[in-house]
Amino acid sequence: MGGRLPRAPTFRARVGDRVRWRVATLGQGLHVFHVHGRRWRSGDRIYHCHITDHMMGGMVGRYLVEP
Ligand SMILES: [Cu+2]
Repeated sequence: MGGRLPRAPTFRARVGDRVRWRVATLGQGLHVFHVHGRRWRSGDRIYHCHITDHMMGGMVGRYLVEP
């Protein structure tokens, strides 16, 4: 993350929770949302914008899945 702290919120869930995210862009900018992880086991993962400048600017957040 280039040494910068994530500026997006941290989301939390528990294994087995039903989770729905609604992701939207505000304004005219293009963003490419990406969340890491394919199986929702417990763990700490990130989500971010796939546009490098945005990601390096802090458009990164944590997604914590707890047991
Ligand atoms: Cu972006």
